[in-house]
Amino acid sequence: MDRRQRFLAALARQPVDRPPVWLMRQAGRYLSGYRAVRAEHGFWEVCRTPELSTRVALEPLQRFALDAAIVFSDILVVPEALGAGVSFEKGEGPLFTNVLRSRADLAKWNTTGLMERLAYVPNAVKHLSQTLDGSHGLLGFTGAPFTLFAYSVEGGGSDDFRHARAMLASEPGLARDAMNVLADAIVELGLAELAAGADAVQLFDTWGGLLTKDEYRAHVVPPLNRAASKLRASGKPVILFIKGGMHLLEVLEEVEVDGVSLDWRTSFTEARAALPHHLLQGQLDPVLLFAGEEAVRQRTRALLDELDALPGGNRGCIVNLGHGILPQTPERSVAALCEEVAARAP
Ligand code: 1CP
Repeated sequence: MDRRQRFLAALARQPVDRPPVWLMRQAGRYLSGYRAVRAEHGFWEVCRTPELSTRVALEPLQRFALDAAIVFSDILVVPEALGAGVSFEKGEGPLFTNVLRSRADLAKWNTTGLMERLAYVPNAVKHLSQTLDGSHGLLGFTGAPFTLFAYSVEGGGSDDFRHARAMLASEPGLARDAMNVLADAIVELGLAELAAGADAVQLFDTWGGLLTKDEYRAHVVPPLNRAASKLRASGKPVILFIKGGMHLLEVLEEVEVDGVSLDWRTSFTEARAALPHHLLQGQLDPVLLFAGEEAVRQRTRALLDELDALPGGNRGCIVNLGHGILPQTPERSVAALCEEVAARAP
């Protein structure tokens, strides 16, 4: 099987010669090639220049036996296009100029001509897709409504996203309206990425795991389904990633996605029991990549054995990390992980 066939077969939950592998944030700061590009170009400039975004998206594919590419972009492109004013300061997380704390702030979000301001994302997908020419699978992505809401209210990164979570309790109507605006933007962006050549779209609900089951059901599932159902109508699969989402597995039955990307604390065996028919992806600990090559090889082999032993076997399983690759990750560990997965092909 070639790489793209394998990736498409896994997405369709059909038999594969071995599970495909790609890694969240595979094109990021741990790669010297990425850092070299960033030394000369700003983050938004890389995102908005198809040649540059394709160059950094291809870097990991040239080094490692990965089966899929992910477009180089960011989840925060949506709040940026709505007018949040997002900048990435050196070595720090994102910083928003305009935060969402009131109805008046929400009223300032500019949805007119949104896709014109976001056209650089599908343009990047198209350029990457044409360059790949079918050699690898291709993922598009966007943030999920709650995680984009969380950044928009907080105005940047946070451990607890306290302002955003407080708003769910203090002003649920405002939170709902904001997440609905985000959901509609996500639909437009995701459909444009799929039309530009992405094989699937991943929704990053990185901070969804901060919520209780009841909060996720009440506040997050409605806007998430508003977005996911329309994306799925394209006929291509939608995958949802939640960090720390073990306690939400049973709620995910109610979410209209094809696949779930597990963090390192949720095993495939537990997830398969809760979600017998979903595409599952994950869940090696990004920190494992600091444990030395032999540990990486052993743990990867153990994961592949676990997939083979699932009811239904490794159909509908994609090997990935349980969260994004960390900046100082040794490239040799990434190579070892991919080699072990590739070694499973007959
Ligand atoms: O392979 C890739 O790296 C593909 C592109 C990609 C993806 C999939 C980037 C580039 N960002 C993302 C997703 C993303 N961005 C998520 C979801 C995945 C996850 O949980 O890691 C999140 C939460 C963000 C937000 C974001 N963007 C952060 C974290 C902020 C925080 O502290 O909460 C940061 C640091 C960024 C900037 C960014 N985006 C991408 C890169 C390579 C970087 C680093 C910027 C730089 O070069 O300085």
